Amino acid sequence: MQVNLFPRSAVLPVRAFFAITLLAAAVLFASEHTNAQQSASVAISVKDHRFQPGRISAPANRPISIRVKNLDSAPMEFESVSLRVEKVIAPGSEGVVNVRALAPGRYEFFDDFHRETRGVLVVE
Ligand SMILES: [Cu+2]
Repeated sequence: MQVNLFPRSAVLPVRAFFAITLLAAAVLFASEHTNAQQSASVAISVKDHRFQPGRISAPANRPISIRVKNLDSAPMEFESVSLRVEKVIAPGSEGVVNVRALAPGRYEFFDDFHRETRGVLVVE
């Protein structure tokens, strides 16, 4: 007589349980990974050739999206050597500057059309 210790009817639910557990773990991992990569947003304005505020802060290790509003009647160019970005923003208009995930530190930026207009992004 053949003894089947693991009848099909018992093995299948166990397999299904493991498959569902693995799938759930994969989904959880993927969503955590997505959260880590979700960009942080910061906003800044330029008025009378001054950044307002002059210092903005953002979390480390996440891409950063900087919304720059130009309230002046002259075009400006948001630029940063350390952030490796530059973007011209028309008067009365706004632009979004996307920055890679950064290590903690201070990253200076300026208006390339008015070099005295300077600000700093503090990443912590
Ligand atoms: Cu430039």
